[in-house]
Amino acid sequence: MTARAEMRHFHALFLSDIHLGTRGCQAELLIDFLKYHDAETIYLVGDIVDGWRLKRSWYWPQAHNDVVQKILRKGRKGARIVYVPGNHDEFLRDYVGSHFGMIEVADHCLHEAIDGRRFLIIHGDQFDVVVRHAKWLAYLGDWAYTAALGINTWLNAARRRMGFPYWSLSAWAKLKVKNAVNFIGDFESTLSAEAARIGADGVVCGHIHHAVMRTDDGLTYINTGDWVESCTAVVENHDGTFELITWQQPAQGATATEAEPEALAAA
Ligand SMILES: [Mn+2]
Repeated sequence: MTARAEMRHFHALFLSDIHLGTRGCQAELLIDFLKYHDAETIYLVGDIVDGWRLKRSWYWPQAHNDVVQKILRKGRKGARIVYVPGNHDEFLRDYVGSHFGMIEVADHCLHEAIDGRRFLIIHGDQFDVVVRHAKWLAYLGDWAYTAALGINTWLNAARRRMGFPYWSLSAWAKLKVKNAVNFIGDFESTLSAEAARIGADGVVCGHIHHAVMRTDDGLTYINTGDWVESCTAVVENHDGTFELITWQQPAQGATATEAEPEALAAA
């Protein structure tokens, strides 16, 4: 554990699953993290604002405003900000392709790393149904896979209209703890397969609140984790290496500490 009082600057910063508007959101920790981390491009990889929860009951303390202000200030100071909506902020999917002031909204996008590797940036909920029925769909082929993506979107839109919550892979996996590892593994391989399908070198996603970086067969899978439980972010250094940062509770008034950043060598 090293004290990190100084500002660190990166080529890119990836954050997801902040869930602003919920009591679980660790807004103070995120504000502290943003104080010490800056980047040329900031990707907001979905579930930044929890629109579903806000619709049921309004919860928006000052700290949640401060998170938004801090991100916008980075934009004013020159950072490019790309917002890739998730299922909890899917209301923003209606604005895909447009700008909110300085924020670009995209369903998914490609990030080119310093070393030339290209990464698919996507929240990941689009693949819930695919993950559940991966074997069937692989057997049936590409059209079934495409259809499943559409069904997932339709099904969850219908569930929302009927007042049911989003069908969540992570919540479902947690219910079946014994199999959770399998489901996380299936999610990871499905997202990696999608990156390969579009000719990218890897994927950066969120959704399942499980931060990890790994490279298998030349394909890099990166999940940024969340700011509800784990308080994690992913950064790309100026040499093209990626790093997973866990931001810990600052010890009473002291500077925040950084726990075991795992460096991922350029593959
Ligand atoms: Mn999600």
